[in-house]
Amino acid sequence: MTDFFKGIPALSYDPDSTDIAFRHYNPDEVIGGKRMEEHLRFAVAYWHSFAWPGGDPFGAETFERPWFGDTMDLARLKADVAFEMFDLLNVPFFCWHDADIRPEGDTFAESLHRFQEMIDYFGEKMEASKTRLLWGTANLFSHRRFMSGAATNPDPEVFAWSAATVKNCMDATHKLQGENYVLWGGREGYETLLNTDLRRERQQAGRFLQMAVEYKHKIGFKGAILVEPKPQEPSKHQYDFDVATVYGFLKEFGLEGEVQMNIEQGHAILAGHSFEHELALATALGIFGSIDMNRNDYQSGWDTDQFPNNVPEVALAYYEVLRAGGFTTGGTNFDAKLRRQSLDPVDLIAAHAGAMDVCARGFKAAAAMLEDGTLEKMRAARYGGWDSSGGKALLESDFETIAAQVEADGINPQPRSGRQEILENIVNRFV
Ligand code: XUL
Ligand code: CO
Repeated sequence: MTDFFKGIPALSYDPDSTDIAFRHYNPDEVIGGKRMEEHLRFAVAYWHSFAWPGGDPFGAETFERPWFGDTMDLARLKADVAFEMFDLLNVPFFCWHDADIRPEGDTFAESLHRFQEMIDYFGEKMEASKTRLLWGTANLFSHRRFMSGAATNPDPEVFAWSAATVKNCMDATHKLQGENYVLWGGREGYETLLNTDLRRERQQAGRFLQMAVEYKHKIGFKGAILVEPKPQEPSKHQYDFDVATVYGFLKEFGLEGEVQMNIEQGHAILAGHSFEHELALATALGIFGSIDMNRNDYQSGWDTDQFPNNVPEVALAYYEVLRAGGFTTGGTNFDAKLRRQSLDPVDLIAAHAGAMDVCARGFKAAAAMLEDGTLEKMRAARYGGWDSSGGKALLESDFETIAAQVEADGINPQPRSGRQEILENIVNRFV
């Protein structure tokens, strides 16, 4: 045991608590035939909670964690503290990038060796813990070698380095029985078109993703491959802009059916969408996978990665998740970091506990809305004409036949209310 969380007891469900506890998240509560823990599938993001030093563009580290530094001993200390937090929170999953968990070496081989040693250490820790791996991923954006992209880099050696890195991260995810493997292309885009061959870069990214899928099948990894869309930041423009863009990309490279989406709330907002839009679209396209549940500050227009705290927003997101049939391999990852003034260990615990509670409240509201059925009934009624024989026949018809029919039958459509305010009032009964 480390003493980092000294004095902080393990969290439990206590609806009357005025201290740090779960007032809404009761992992064992059964909703719709499934325990809440199995519905929500919460995950802690290793990078923000344990590797992020609290810097911003105007100032450096504020956190000064006892495990900050470049040695393997400190990497193990970091893992010890992380698993202590997983246990305190009773959280079923966590996620990592390679760079979060091992100190960078002088060579590829040295970094890899350290990474593999840490993966084995995680394996031992996981034997003594309930927490499993939701997904692994490679950090192909922090080191300066990736400044012009990873798969899309003009230098083929960076493509090679990135491919080798993803291969090893997929091996590690497989070894730890991770449920998904994520690719987020933060630097797969451009800063200026003046130096960018966009056609070539997209081809490189497509081939890279094909190789990841080929390798998944080669090693028998049963988890899902997830792409995480984001329109910009750190690049001015990123190729994985949003769900619709990625779907077109998957089609172009023959990867539909192989790759699903990890949708982040803050990224959806950056793309000019709502979170629920991205979720609904992914479901409609059959590529919904998992979520990163972290919001942005609406004033800053920046990816601030804050813990969720808006129940109505979260409720609408889980409503879409439930309409999609819930998570299969996916889950709710808190890709969220503390504010840099939140220095204390208790802040880290409170942030996750609060976020889990906000999600639980939103989820319960979403489940109740679906169970109530009014929203779905009203939606179905709105499209009722399309279920009639005339409506169905229309889509099998052609312009000439339809034109003749409009005249012959005297078709004269009468506008009907979309009922938006009434629908919003219904949502408000539940949140
Ligand atoms: C960055 C982001 C990443 C991915 C994993 O905005 O969301 O942390 O989730 O690389
Ligand atoms: Co994310």
